[in-house]
Amino acid sequence: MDISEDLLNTLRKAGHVVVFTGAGVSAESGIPTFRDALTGLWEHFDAKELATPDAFSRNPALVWGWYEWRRMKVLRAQPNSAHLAIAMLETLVPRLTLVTQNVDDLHERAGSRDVLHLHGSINRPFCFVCRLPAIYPAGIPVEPDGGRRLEPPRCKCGGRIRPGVVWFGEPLPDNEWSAANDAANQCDVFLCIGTSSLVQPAARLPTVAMQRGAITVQVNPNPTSLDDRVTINLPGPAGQVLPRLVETVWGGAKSQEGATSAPGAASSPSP
Ligand code: BJW
Ligand code: ZN
Repeated sequence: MDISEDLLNTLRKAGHVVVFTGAGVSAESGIPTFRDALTGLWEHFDAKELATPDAFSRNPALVWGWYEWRRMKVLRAQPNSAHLAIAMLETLVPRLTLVTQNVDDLHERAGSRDVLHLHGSINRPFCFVCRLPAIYPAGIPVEPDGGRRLEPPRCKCGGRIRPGVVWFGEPLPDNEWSAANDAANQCDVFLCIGTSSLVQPAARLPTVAMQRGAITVQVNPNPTSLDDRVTINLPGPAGQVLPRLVETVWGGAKSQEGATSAPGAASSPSP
């Protein structure tokens, strides 16, 4: 791993680490990112056209069907070695704040605590009209590969139930956004993992950390606008790069290897 001895030592001394994740961290668990082309029923759509309140108002069955198909994918998926490395890192540094843009619960299932979900959760549906929380029936939805239109259930007020996520044009949850901003302002190290850094306002967080003098590290197999701005750019899939980073800097590899042998977890690379 190409990190100077000086930087390694500074990373090791970090009191507060922020880990900021995007869809790329769940890619190796089989969850498509927002840059992947949609397939089946949704192949002529762009995720940006479906993830809006307008789309849900105009075509609730198309949008609800998409979310039920994605909820099935999430419930069937297992955390991968990147999720597990992040959970391990939490035990190795004095303070860690995990901020995710993801609506899945793979960080929690990997053992991370107090995850700040900036874009909500696919598991917390609520009423589109009165915002009353709703509950999904137990079990994993069974949806055809190519997807299907599905009428959303109704609230007792008569309104349609919608997924508990933050769509384009909607504000981020106040508490999570404010905690994420505070953490970006206060941290010593900011890790940016598997995000295109295109969607605002979340994409501002790495810049906030940079402006406050934090060391910034990016892990992504593809180029982003942060490549030339971060302190350390580590190109590659998070499931391979992150366990190696945690091992090299914080010495968490031994237990990490144990953790990645959990059923369904992607395998850890050799150091
Ligand atoms: C790997 C990998 C591997 C692959 N390992 N990496 C300023 C300028 C322009 C526009 C705006 C602006 N401010 C606001 C806007 C509008 C808008 C916006 O940002 N639009 C952009 C298109 C430009 N923002 C909003 O509307 C936000 N709300 C808002 O601003 O409200 C203001 C307001 C205030 C008061 C009242 C009312 C309004 C809300 C944004 C909500 C985003 N929601 C979504 C959908 C969630 C629901 C769902 O899941 O369906 O969140 S959009 C989608 O993008 C999702 C993600 O969380 C988010 C971020 O994407 P992410 O995670 O970066 O994923 P990808 O797919 O983009 O990238 C994946 C990356 O992984 C790639 O880089 C790969 O290379 C990499 N990768 N394999 C590591 N193995
Ligand atoms: Zn209602």
